[in-house]
Amino acid sequence: MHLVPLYYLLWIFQGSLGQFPRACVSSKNLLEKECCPIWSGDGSSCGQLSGRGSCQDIRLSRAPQGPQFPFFRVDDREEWPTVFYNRTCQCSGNFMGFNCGDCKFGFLGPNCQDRRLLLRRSIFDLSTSEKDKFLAYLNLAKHTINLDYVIPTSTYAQMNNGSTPLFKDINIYDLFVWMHYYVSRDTLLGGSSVWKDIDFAHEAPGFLPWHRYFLLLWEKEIQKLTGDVNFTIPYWDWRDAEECTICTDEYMGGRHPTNPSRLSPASFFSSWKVICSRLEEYNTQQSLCNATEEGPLLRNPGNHDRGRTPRIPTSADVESCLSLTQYEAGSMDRAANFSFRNTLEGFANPLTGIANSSQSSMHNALHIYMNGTMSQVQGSANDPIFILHHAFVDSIFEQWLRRHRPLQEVYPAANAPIGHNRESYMVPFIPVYTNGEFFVSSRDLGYDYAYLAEPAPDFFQEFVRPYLEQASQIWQWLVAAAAFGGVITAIIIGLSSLKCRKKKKKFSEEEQPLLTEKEIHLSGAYHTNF
Ligand code: KOJ
Ligand code: ZN
Repeated sequence: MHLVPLYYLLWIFQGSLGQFPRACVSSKNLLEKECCPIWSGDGSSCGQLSGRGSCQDIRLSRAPQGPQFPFFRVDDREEWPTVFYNRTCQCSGNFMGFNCGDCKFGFLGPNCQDRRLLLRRSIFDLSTSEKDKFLAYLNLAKHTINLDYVIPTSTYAQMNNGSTPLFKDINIYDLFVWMHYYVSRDTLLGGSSVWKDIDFAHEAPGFLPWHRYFLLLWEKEIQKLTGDVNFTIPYWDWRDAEECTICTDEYMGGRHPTNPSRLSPASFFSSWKVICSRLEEYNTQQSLCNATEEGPLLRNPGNHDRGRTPRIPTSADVESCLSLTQYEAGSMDRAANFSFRNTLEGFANPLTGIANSSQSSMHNALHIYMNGTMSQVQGSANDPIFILHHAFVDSIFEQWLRRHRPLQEVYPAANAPIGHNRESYMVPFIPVYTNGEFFVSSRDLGYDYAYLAEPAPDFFQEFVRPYLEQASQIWQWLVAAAAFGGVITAIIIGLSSLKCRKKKKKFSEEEQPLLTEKEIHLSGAYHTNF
């Protein structure tokens, strides 16, 4: 627990990321629609005095969105974040955060000038103490109130358009559960009506960038909480697994001895309580999840609907997925969408391309396989397996980006489902970032995956080896070139010596007397001087 004061200290000097900043939820902020908090480092809004950033109007992209959301101005997430704020901090250089008090991903130091690359590793490659530290960090996050962020417990309209703010504290772990719920929740239409065909982070192109940013934030929050600035989230490489190999007491919790849907009491995750799992209740009451504890984590790996998901995805499934050249298909109709995103997410079979609504593969297959809290979209982040699973999904996204090197234009700029256009701001993050900003290689965001990383650059590896490798591929040519060069050199030398000899001969026959005369003259002068 000695970590907590350190966290307070870090909090004083840094900003943070997520939503909603505690500093922006007064009725003044909500009525003025401004969220430009002071950076304590210099006492100015957005750290403006130190050149960190400034308070700017939000500019929304006006690109048309897909037709599947037939409403306007009924959901607080539309045209995010303008229902709540029209002005937020815009940070310059390598600064980021709601008050520009933080460094962008991949930068460190008081002025955010030091570049760094962190490595995410397989959970099975962590030493016992590293793995135990990771589990302890998760537990600490679950039991530490977030000082930077709070959650709204009602809609903007229920807050009387901002004049009666309704927000609540939440712990660091659950803030992420709540954000995942909020981005994927149904639209409340009044009475007991809801619109379910909406999700700002799934089933459309934003799925991969959104979850990428989400994990980066999660990682950063744990770094701040613990002061362990080099912490990275591990991944679970589930390719070809025949069972949930991380579902043991040593790792993410084994099965309860008598209740197959519960976790073993030997794992501290068995005492964790979930939030945001009672969707029907929220819909009936037209309310938001308010982070009240709702019961234990449920997980029953392998006892799932095998008709829907016959097995955990294989290496061949991943390879097939990676070979798809199209990131997103023009049609958002799942059945006609055999694109990389739709296949990796799990709506099209990676081997056949067939999209059948009764089948779930790839990313979705793992959620279904866990048969419990993980299997329902809005509450799935309650299970910490979510982090390990999504880190691996993100690594597949990264492999695809490295193999196909797409331009930004490959990500749809218009007509994607609501919130999924390239320039749409991702819900529910404040400060704001677009989907397109995370459609870039992880190395540009300061991290890599151990199994994808290139070997450490030493002098031999970096400079000598490539030449030797090239030389080994063309050695026959090099030998032939050397032999040819030798012959040419010999001919040139032969010809020039022949020419020289001829010249010498001519010289001795014709010019010798004249030179001799001169020589005689010179030698005479020489001798005279002495
Ligand atoms: C939970 C999720 C998800 C998909 C599923 C199952 O979070 O994205 O469950 O389809
Ligand atoms: Zn998700």
